[in-house]
Amino acid sequence: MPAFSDIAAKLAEQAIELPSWAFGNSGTRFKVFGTPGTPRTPQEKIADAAQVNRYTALSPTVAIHYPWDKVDGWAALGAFANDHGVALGTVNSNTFQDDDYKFGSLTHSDPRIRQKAIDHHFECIDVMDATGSRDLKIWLADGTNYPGQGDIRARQDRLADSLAKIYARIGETQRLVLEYKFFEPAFYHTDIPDWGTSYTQVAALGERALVCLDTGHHAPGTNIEFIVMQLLRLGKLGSFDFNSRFYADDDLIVGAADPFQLFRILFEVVRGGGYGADSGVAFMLDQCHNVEDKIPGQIRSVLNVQEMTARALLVDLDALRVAQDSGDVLGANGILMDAFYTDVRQDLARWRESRGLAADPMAAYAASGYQQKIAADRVGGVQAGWGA
Ligand code: PSV
Ligand code: MN
Repeated sequence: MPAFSDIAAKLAEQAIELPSWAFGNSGTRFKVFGTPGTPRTPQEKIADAAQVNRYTALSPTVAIHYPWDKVDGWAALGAFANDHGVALGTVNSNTFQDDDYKFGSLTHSDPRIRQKAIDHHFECIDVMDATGSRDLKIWLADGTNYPGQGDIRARQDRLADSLAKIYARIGETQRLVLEYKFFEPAFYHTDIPDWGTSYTQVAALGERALVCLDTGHHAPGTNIEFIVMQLLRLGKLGSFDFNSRFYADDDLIVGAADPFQLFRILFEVVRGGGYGADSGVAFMLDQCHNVEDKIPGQIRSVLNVQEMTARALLVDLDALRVAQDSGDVLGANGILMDAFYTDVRQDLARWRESRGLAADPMAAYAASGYQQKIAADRVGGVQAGWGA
């Protein structure tokens, strides 16, 4: 197995984008609990995200959600982010909180509503032009609740047509990433339920249209690493929304529910050429912190991704290939498991210190007093988001 020193340089290439909405209030359909210190403005969300990067050096960009993070001056928001040591990243569209979209957005049978949803994406592209963002991420809540409610084929055709209009508007250096999710809020059918549908739609658009894989958006038991392998093989894996789940789209801290699954996914990313500064695969988090403090929740997630990336990088690929090709079932499995069971926490602590970071980012953040300060300063924060 490679030594930790062999992979240290590769670890420095890791960048994990944070979602602005993870810092706002969120909850379930039963209750949204307020959290002391909740941001009151997009600027305060960005300031909180910058704390994560300050203690980990892992999260240099922040994804914004439009119109949740709408401001008067995008250049000023970008400059604000830069002053805090981060940059604005992916722009996420939102066609799921407007009454017009009750029966769909880009798939709607009414051309007026379809055009309204397309125009919303044009606005998002204007934001990207102003912020210098590369990726437009589209997740649609479109679907139906009852068999017969909608013409599922016509909806797919309308989706293709709407996406083509949006794709035609994105710039040369921009990308469209299309996220899938197997259910919720629709319960009978969803218009982009799986990677195959997302792939089919983006393949028809062109090179700069790619798939976004949210780890929480699959049926229980799905082999997600197989999907990762296939999309990398097809050159169509654009980005990840990392989170974890026990039951449905729980949006919990990454690696909390199944660290071994996270390792398996990251192993396929590494082996498939999806890791590293030039890979074209964007790592992002997509989480909602319902009961825990949000900043340490995000710190824990990026550290979990880093820890499992390190273990994935430690797999002895040459030995694995020999074992696989010679039919050594238990040997091959043992090589993979050796890397998974390697405790890299002390090595990572020393690696951080060598870069001027605290050995334990969770403890350093807790000792900084930032949490107490925002709790005292920001009374009544309810920034736009799931909980607003
Ligand atoms: C949908 O569940 C989703 O995962 C999409 O990524 C959205 O952009 C995100 O949640 C927040 O709305
Ligand atoms: Mn997502």
